[in-house]
Amino acid sequence: MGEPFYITTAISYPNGKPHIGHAYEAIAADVIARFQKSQGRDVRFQTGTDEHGLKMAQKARDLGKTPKELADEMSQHFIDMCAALNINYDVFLRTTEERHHAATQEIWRRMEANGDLYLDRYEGWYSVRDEAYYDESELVTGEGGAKLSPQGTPVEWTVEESWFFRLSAYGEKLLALYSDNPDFIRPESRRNEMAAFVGQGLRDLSVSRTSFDWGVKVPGSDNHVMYVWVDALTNYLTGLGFPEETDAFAKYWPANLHLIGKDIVRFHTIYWPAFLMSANLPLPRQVFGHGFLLNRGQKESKSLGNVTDPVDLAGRFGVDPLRYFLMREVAFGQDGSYSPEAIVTRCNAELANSYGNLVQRTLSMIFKNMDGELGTFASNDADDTLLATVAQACRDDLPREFEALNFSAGIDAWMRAVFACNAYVDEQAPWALRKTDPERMRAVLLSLFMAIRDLTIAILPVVPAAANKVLDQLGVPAHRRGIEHLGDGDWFLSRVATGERLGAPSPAFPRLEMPEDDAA
Ligand code: ME8
Repeated sequence: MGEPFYITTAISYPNGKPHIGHAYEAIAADVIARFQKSQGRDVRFQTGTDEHGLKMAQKARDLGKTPKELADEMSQHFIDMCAALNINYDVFLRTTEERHHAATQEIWRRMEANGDLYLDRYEGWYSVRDEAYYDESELVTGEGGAKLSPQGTPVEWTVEESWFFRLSAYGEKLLALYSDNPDFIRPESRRNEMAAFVGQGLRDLSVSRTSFDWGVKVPGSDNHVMYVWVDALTNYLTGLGFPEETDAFAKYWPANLHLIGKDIVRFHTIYWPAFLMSANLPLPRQVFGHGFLLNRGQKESKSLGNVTDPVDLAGRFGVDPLRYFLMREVAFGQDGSYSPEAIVTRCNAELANSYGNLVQRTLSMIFKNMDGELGTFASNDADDTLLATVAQACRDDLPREFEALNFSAGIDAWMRAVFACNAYVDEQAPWALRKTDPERMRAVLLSLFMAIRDLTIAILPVVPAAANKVLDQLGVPAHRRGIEHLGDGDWFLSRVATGERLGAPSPAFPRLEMPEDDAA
């Protein structure tokens, strides 16, 4: 097994069904996990649900359910969404699990042993929607003079006995962390925001509540439950077996990447490293705050009636087209917009017309004109140039960009190689060579066959079902589908030696129809 790679998503609040933002994050994490596996790394991928806190308690009360009933019902929708979108996680963690309570109490004890916890009284603002405390100076004024959080959510004045964490003692250490590890927070704009926030001075953080009991109990202080973010962040350790000294913990902690949205960067890059430093645990290597996905440029909300169920969207356009669109359309880290017509336009142009058509045309010609028999590979100069272009895109450019989480740029390099192949087909016109120069036709089709093999392996993390279907048609065995197998000539020779023939291809990316009611 290769070098370990531990990636996590945020754990979602199961106070409703998953929305497109949840799908976006899960898909991006899955693409990263599959990509790293494809490079030979030993990947662990964790996701889950964040089931405690006031937001869950209030929603359950409104619905006349217990919070646990709500969590059980809704977390199943998140599990189902992952199955529907081909999200291949290793661990789905629910914070109501017994082992998670034990892990959270242990990190609490360690912070306490380090002298970082003390009992006092909290008086200040709290946003239930964000599950966040805000300083008076951070609030903004909404319509009618209402005080709102910087995220625009309602805040309430809260007064209660509370445990505090000595966050104020960690400002210098956090600033040193950011400057010594410039990639700890990405993208850079988020790092600058966080450094500015810490630079203003940090106040101690209220880390327990007494006015409700839906949470993890504070050890030795039974009338307190922990602030939901203490419990939520600890999920990244629980899934590895913490506090037991498991093999998984030794191998995968610290995490390589916490993938989260831009609204929760503060919790992950200020609170979380401070808690870990206090508990004497190693810090994650990177936190990436991706952008928000907007529906035709607007935030989805019940009042606008534009809330999209990601599972429906995948049902309508296909899982792979949806995954491709999201990774291709939006520069990762920035906000992006989607609409049915944008999905159809992008996927038809690139997946169906360019890549899908290349595969379909080439395999059909091999099937019809060569009886599906590959024979030996006779290269010539033109083919070498084509194959070198494809190899560079697939072996160098796409992996380099994906490693840096620049998915759109990586796919762009891949698309250019697809275009080069299509230009080559048009130039060489293998259908015309059939009568005039059958040897040359074979050489052209075999070059394309090899190019398609590499293009398909490279894009597999993004569109796994369709790419695997193509690789099945090409006869590439499952254990030779990693990026590490690109340009693998032995495979081709052994494939030819068996005399196995290529069957009639079936299209991997049919054209999508623009739904009438969505046409702009
Ligand atoms: O924040 N576009 O849970 P959550 C893209 N439980 N991403 C979005 C989005 C959008 N429109 N809306 C939300 C929580 N997200 C906490 C996390 S982690 C220890 C605890 C992202 O269900 C959001 O930024 O509100 C977050 O990363 C994830 O979806 C879950 O959001």
